[in-house]
Amino acid sequence: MGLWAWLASPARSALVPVSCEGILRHVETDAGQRKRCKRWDIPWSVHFLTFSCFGRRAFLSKDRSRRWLLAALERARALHAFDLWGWVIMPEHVHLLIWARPETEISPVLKSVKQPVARAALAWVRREAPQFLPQMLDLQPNGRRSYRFWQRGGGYDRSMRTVRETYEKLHYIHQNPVHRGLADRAEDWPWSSARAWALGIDEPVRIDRGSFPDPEVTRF
Ligand code: NI
Repeated sequence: MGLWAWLASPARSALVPVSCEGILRHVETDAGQRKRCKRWDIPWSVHFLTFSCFGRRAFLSKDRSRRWLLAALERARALHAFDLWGWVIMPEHVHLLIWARPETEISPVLKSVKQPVARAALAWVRREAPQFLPQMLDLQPNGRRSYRFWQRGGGYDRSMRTVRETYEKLHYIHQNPVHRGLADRAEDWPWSSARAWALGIDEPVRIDRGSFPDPEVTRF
């Protein structure tokens, strides 16, 4: 759809304009041969993570809760060894594209991203908008009651096997708000890494573009 992504080349550390479609073609025709992307033979792993608000409610429709999430994400990357390549905050769910070190387990990463948001949200709602509490109430069949910001369980974790798949997921992440009619162009949505990739602006969150696979290689 004519989307232009500006991707930084780690080697040149300069911004070069390349279309997503162009990258994917290039990756496919690496070394002049039309061949499939090779599997990475490195021990690090790339994860496409998705997690949703409790009951798929739009708890992330306010800038306040989005800022809690971004602050938690920044703290999580200080605590755990992973690179952040892509992210989007939608009103009721979040996608992250991360590259985790071998020793990095995903569930503690997710916990340190999600738990502070839930705590901050519950404290805020109790103090400022207690009438909203029933929206967060999780009544389980066994009678347990708890207030939740996030859907129970860890969400969805998909491992990326190829560079091509990784580019596709980054593109998909950035297009989420466009598909939902929240923005005309991916970079118009302030709550994703689209602007960081398109404009080189690491606000509100820095992305680790230096480790992102170069479009000219299919493997490291
Ligand atoms: Ni989505």
